[in-house]
Amino acid sequence: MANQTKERGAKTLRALIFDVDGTLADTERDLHRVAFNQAFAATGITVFWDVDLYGQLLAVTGGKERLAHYFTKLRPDLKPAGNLEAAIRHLHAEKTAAFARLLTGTEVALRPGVRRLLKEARAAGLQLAIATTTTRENLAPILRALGDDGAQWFAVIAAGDVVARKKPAPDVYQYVLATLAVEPAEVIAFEDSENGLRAARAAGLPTVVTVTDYTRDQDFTGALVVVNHLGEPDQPLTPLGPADIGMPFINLAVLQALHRARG
Ligand code: XBP
Ligand code: MG
Repeated sequence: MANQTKERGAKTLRALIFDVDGTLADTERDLHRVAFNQAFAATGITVFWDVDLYGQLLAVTGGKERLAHYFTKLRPDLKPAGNLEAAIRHLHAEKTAAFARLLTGTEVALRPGVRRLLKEARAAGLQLAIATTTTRENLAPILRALGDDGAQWFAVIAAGDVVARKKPAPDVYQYVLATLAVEPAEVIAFEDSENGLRAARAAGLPTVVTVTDYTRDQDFTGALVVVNHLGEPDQPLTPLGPADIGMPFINLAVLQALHRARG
C-alpha cells in the first residue's frame, strides 16, 4: 500500500505551527524588553525592566497581561495614576510603536535553521501556520525577514488577542487547528518556552522545543525533542533531550521520522 503508516493508523504530517517570540527570532531581551522600557520613558513612568527582571516577567505571556501583573502584583507602588486598564492600553500601544521603530530599516535575524526548514516544508506542500501571543503588528518585520512574500508563506496567522486566553492555554493552537482543518496528530508545533509547550501539549500537539537563554532551564517534560536551535549543516544543533535526532540539523525527514515514531 502506498502509505504503510496508514495501516498502523498513524497520520501523515500535514502542517507545522510556529510560535514567534523566541522561536522564529530571539526577540524578547533586546527588542520587546527595550520597547517596554522606551514606552515607560515616553509616558513618564519611572520603571525600568532589566534583563533578569524581564526574564521573571516572561512567566506572564502577553504584553498587556505582563504590565497588569507588574503593576498589580509586583509593584503596585509604581502603578500609574488613574484608570489602570486605560493606562496599560496606552502604554502597550506605545510599546508596540517602539517595537516597530526598533526594527525600522533593519532585518530581524531569524534563528538558525528557521528559514531553511520553512522553505523545505513549504516546497514539500506542508501547511505552515503561526500561533503567537504577540501583537499582530509585531510580526511584520519578522515575516519580512523571510522575503517580501513572507506573510503568504503561512496559511493561518493567529496572533495576540485573536483568542481570549493566551498561552499556556491551548486556545491559540486550537484556533489554528480548526482554521487549518487538521487534527493534532497531523501537526508538529515549534516552541521555545514552557508556557508555549504547555499550550501546544494541551492542544494535543507533538512539540519541538528550541530553547533560548531565557528558557533553557524551564521544564520541557512532554516535548518531542529539545534542542538549542534547529541547526544548519555548518552550525550543528545541540540535543538537550529527550530524543537524540542523530543529525546536525532538523529537516523535514527528521520531523517525519519523529512523527512516525510517535505513531
Ligand atoms: C510571547 C510573549 C509576548 C511578547 C510581547 O510569548 O509573551 O507577550 O513578550 O508581545 P510566546 P506583546 O512566544 O509564547 O507567544 O507585547 O505584543 O503582547
Ligand atoms: Mg515564544
